[in-house]
Amino acid sequence: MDKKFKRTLITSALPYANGPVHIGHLAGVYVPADIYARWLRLKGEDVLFIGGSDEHGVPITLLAKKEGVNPQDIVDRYHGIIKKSFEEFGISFDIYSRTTSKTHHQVASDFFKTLYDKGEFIEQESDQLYDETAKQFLADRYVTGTCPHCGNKGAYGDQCEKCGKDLSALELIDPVSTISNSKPVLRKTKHWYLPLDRHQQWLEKWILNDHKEWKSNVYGQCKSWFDMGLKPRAVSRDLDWGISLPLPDTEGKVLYVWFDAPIGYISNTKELLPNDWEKWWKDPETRLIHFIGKDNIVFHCIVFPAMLKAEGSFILPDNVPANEFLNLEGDKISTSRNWAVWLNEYLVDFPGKQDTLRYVLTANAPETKDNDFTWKDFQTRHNSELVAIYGNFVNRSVVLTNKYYNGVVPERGELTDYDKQTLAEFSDTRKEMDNYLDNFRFRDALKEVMNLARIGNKYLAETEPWKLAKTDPERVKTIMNISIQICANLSIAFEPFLPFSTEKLRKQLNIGKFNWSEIGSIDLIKAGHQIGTPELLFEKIEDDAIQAQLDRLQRIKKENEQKNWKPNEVKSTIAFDDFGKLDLRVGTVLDCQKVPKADKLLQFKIDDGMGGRTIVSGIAKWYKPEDLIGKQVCFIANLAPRMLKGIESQGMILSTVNSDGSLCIVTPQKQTRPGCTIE
Ligand code: B3M
Ligand code: ZN
Repeated sequence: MDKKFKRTLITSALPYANGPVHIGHLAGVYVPADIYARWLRLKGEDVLFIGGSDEHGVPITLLAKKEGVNPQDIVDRYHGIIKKSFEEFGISFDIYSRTTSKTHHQVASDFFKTLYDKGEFIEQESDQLYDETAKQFLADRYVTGTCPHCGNKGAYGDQCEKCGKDLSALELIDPVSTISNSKPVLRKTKHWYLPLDRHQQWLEKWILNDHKEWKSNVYGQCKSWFDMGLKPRAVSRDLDWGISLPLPDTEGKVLYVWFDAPIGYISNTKELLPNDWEKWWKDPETRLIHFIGKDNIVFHCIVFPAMLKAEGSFILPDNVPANEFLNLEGDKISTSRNWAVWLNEYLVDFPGKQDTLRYVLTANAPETKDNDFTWKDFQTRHNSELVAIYGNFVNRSVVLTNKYYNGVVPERGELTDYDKQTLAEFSDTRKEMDNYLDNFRFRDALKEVMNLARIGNKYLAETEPWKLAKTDPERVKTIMNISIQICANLSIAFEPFLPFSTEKLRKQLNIGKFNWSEIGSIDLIKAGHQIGTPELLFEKIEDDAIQAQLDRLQRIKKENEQKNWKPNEVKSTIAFDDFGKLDLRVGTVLDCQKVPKADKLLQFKIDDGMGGRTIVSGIAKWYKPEDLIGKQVCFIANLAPRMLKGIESQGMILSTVNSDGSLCIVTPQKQTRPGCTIE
């Protein structure tokens, strides 16, 4: 850590309590924040890691309306689920609280009042959309309409999810109330705005000049906000769920959720340390780091710092290491489409495999660009890295030490050149890891630790102590001593990333926690130390477990397709004469067979009342040929013949295309003489 800092305050975005958390949340925010916190603690630094649920805002009230319950019921339910998931995945918060807490309401309300008293807001009356049926103003997601930028018909009053642009409800074309589906009217209302334009100058210097070290995705996004020019932002809303404005005559108005939520970091610190919280927020020797996803950059780099500066007594963040997004099997993760791996469900399917998910999400973290999570990659990384390298090395070391020495770590003799070369290979590991972690490069840091495991694995594979046990017992002692020291090193280096398996490893080695600075030492465990009994750190993940996950996603995809199905648009109008050109007729199937080497095609012999004809049709996926013999079909009789797989098809059999894409033959409702026309 930079000399000028004495302590580090780590915050991670407060998830909305309107649904469980998924792998995208974990990969983007919570796992990196947790690695960072654990790493600093291992280094013996003074750290606080703050989390909590964001329990205000329109998405929560909308969900409550939909379910016919109170917003409080919604947030109680999801706060519980989210908090439990974080505990289960070892996210080591010092506190995980919520923005409906009493402390938070007080702190946020006081914060607003301070800014108000200092004249840091502008007050403005303006036209807002109002729903006359529901008798309420329509903030943010209470309105949908057409995006003025990209034409997306389902854009929300705060953002268009298609083009990602921020919107205000007033910009929407053809707005509709999501409460009553009615067309809103304009009505005057008063709001308080944070004049970000007044802050632009110092913000721009602070970020663009003084924080060139910020991640390029974060720096770039800030720069584009500055280039567009900052504008005043409303910090109040007409809504009945949230923190009431602490001003007279403001009934029905609350703080905007993005005003109160970041203050939640402060309130939660205060809740944890009622007498000592101020040094964490006001002492310039505290280093403040916000872990967030890329959609929260403007709020953490521009809006919240402006609020803190306006208040006057707070420090500003030293860094905001925002991540990009994680996709799932090539598609954007989406709560509404259920396109996600939910943490609570993951643990039902993969009990005890928290570290596997932590590992995969870190190894594949969307640090510099959006990344894809696939179940195949998950399985491969688990089986060929965690099991085959790390787990295998540890297991061999512990098993052999038990077998040869009853678990008592042997004395090390003289080192060979190969031993020295092996030790040299990992002497820089800690320095490299520190360098990566200092720069929020978690993937690279994890690669370093895995490399250490690889070095150990290779060392055992190449020295082959099991072959020397009889012939050179002294040499075996040295090899096993070194292997056990490497295992002890791994128990430190993996700790921030894989806390559950390092705990298991420490138990097998019968050791406690070491300090981070001890990585690299080969004297962590003294000769004569009794280790524990072997137990596999990781067990192989079989194909059927992965297939079950892929099947689940396939099912969800199908369900979504069905839900979103709409009839095709009607083709442009044709004249009656055009229709008259088509010769449609009824025929009876005399024979039907699969076309060899064409899995989609069936070959029909049709009695068309005119001597018969052959038609080839692409419906093999939905019919058995023998089931169609004797059935009546409708066909186009005057379609120019076409060659299909060497067969001349003399017409086309009519089918309907169902919403799931399946085909179904059209047949007359009564037995009809072959050759009759359809008109
Ligand atoms: N709840 C948005 C989100 O979950 C918001 C973050 C608040 S951080 C202060 O993406
Ligand atoms: Zn758009």
